Order: sequence, then structure tokens, then C-alpha cells
Amino acid sequence: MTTALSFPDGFLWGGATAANQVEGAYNQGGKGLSIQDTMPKGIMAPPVDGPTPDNLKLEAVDFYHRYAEDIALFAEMGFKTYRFSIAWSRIFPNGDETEPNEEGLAFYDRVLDELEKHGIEPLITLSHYETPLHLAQKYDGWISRDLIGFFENYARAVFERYKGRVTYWLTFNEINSVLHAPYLSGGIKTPKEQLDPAALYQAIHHELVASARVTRIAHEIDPGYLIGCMVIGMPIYPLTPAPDDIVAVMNADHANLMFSDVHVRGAYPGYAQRFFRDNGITLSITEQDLEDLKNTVDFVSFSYYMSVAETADPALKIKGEGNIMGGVPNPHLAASEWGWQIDPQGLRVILNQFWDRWQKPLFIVENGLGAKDVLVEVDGVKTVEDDYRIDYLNDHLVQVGEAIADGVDLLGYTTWGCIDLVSASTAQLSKRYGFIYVDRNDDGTGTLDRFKKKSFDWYAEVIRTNGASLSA
Ligand code: BGP
Repeated sequence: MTTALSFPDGFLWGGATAANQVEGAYNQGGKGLSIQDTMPKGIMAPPVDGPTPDNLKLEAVDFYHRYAEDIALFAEMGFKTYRFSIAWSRIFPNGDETEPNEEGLAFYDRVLDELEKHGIEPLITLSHYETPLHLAQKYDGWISRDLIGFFENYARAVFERYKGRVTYWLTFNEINSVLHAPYLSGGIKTPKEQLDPAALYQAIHHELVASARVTRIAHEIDPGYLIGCMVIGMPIYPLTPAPDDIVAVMNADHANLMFSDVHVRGAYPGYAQRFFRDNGITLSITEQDLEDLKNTVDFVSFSYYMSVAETADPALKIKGEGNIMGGVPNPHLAASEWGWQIDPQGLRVILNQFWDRWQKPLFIVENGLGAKDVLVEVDGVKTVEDDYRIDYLNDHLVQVGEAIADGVDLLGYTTWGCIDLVSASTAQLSKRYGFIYVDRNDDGTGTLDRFKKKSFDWYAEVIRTNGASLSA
């Protein structure tokens, strides 16, 4: 007999977005440019110098002006939480000023007002792939130690401003993605191919120290603040049971897990020190850095879209499509239209792996299916019959329920792109994740009107029943 699915009382159901993918208004309210304004093709092409008309993120889905309408729709689905990011360049337009931009702070006050009105708990990411452009151009992003201080000023400004209105904060979105997308993730302008591994790991060290320092600052400002790290959660399976493949998996896991090991344990693990030694990487680490790193996170959050396989055999080491890191395709799994392999059980696996490893509360802050949707008319109402999305989310949530039954301590679950938004990797709008369809196309045309998809009512029912309506 198996245990029935049961989600804890107070489970934080909701959805997630990032400023650069929904807000638009890229140059309004005193906002400075961010690296996203130079990435009209996402990570599919090298960045350009500045904003270009083909960059969908400049207007995105205009959340900047429509936030009240959108939050009302989230409330209609019964959201308990809404994860969004603050655009760093709205608060510090260049990133290195000393005083924050009042208009930027006031915008997020208004967002928080709307959330409070509907009883929705905010979950805020401080840095979601939107480093101020000036910091990339002048300092080469996180390569420079100066960014620690700039980030600290920014975090302090928002922690102080929104005190008493927020509990959950995340520092860097998918911090482990910097290994694969240094510009997107770390504002590092030097092209990846020219980047010396020692410089890259120094940048990572700066981010880890910055994250730990702002964790301390947050707790000083408001002891009620809970600070989480955020990583790409991607289980890595051996392609075969050959011991060489198992060791290859262990090494690939270490490359990823190092980030949260430092966040949770407050020091570099032995395997990371060995990696640095073996690769001739000598980091500049001060005594103060070592002290700062001891400010560990309160919880671990992660995105989950897919698992990958790994092999030690160079002939089989093909890189498939996937969420920034990608990996060797698994012959047992089907894939989305964008080649991301679909593996609901992988979510249970990673929840157990993370819980067993850290014994810290977990939070799934991204999960979902990017798909091409077709707007149709049913009984005179425009909608999308997205049964494929319902199936995807249902199957993943059933595995979440299994993990909870396994004993995993899970705070909540926010689907990615609860309203359609611009894709981070491809910069398309046609790669849609939402329960809410936004009328905007890849060529920039469209009314920006919102329509509820079939999945809208489905998710509302899942939340209303606290998961009891899922079909196992
Ligand atoms: C994650 C990012 C998000 C998001 C999501 C889906 O890597 O944190 O910003 O966009 O993946 O990816 P994509 O937009 O490329 O489909």
C-alpha cells in the first residue's frame, strides 16, 4: 500500500517570474540598462552593445504597467505566494551609485501593496540574470571584487525599505549557471571561450561571499527575514552502470553542488579544494571572506526542469538541449519542443538528494513546460487548451507529493512563468509557460491582452484542494 499524497498546511503554492522577462519599461522610472538590454537573442547569440528594436524584453509583457491586473489574476487562482525579482538597475541604475533611485523603490512598494491586498506572500529574488549593464562594462561583472560592495548596498537598500512586508528572499538566481553562461548569470563580459577558469572561480567566490554577507545583513535588519540560495536542480544519471560513468556523475554533481554546499555549510568542501589544486586555480580569499561565508542560508531553493545523463566515454558524450547546462540525453525520456527532457520522477530524486545532503527546508521556485500555445475560441471566450501543460505539472506535483511522503521538508512550489513571458535562453515569447496567455508574438506584434488558459482553472483547483485534486 502506498501513502496518499498530502501537502502540508500552509504550503506555499504560487508562480514565479523575473523582472527582465515580464516588466518591460526598460528605460522608465529612472531605470538604468541591464545586461538583458544587450541580449536580444538570449544566450543563442553574443550580446550586442545596447537596446535594439528586436529585443522583446524592452517591453516584455508590460508588467510594469499591468501589475495590478496580473496580481489580481494570480489571486483568482488562489496563489499563496508570488516569486518575482527586483530589477537591480531600477534601484541602482548603474549599480555603483551610493544612493538608491526612489522611483524604482516606489514601484516595488506598489507591487507589494497589491500582493498584500490579496494576501499573497512575496518571495523576492535579488539578482535574476539582470546585472546593471554598467557593472558588466566597467568591471567585467562579478570578476571584480568591487561588486560585493555594490551588491551589499543594493541589498541593504531593499531590505530596509521593505522591512516588515517580506519574509522570503533569494540571493542569486541559479547561481551555478555562471559556469555555463557567465554573461547572463554573472555579468561577465569577457567571452566564455577567453575566460580563464581561475578568473571564473574568483567571480564565483565573489558571488558566494556577497550572498553570505547579505544574508548576515538581512538577519541584522530583520531577524524574521529568511534567506535562501537558488540553484539549478538537475539530477545527473549515469548513462551506464560502468564505474567510470558513476565517477563521472560524482564529478559532475560536485561541480554543481559546490555552490549550495558553500551556501549551506559555510565553507568550501574538500572536493572543491582538490579541484582547485588539480587545476592550478589559486583564489584570492581573505580572512574576512572566510568569516563572511559562515553566514549560511535559511533554506535552499531551486529550479527543476529536467534531468540529464553523464558518461565517461568521450564518444558518447553528446550535449543535448536543456536548461542552460544541458547534458547527455537520456534514451528513456521524451523531450519538450525545445529538446528539454521531461522527467517528473527526477524531481522526487533531487528533492530527496537535497534534503538528505543538507537537512534544510527546500523550496521549488521554478518548474514548468515551455510550449507553443494556440489561442482558440470556446463558447465565445478566447483560451488555450493546454492539456499538455496540465499533464506536465500534474505529473511533477505527484512526485512532489511522493517526496513529501518520503519526509522532505518543503516550503512551497512556484511554477515558472505563471504568466507568459520572454524566454531567458532564447528570448522568444512563443516559448510559453503561463496559466495566463499574453497576446504578444516573437515579432513584437500583439495587443498584450491577457487570456486564461485551461490550466488556469486546473491550477486554481489544485491550490484550493491543497493538492488533493491531483491525479496520481
Ligand atoms: C531558468 C531561469 C528562468 C527561466 C527558466 C526557463 O533557467 O531562471 O529565468 O526563463 O529557466 O528557461 P527558458 O526561459 O530559457 O525557457
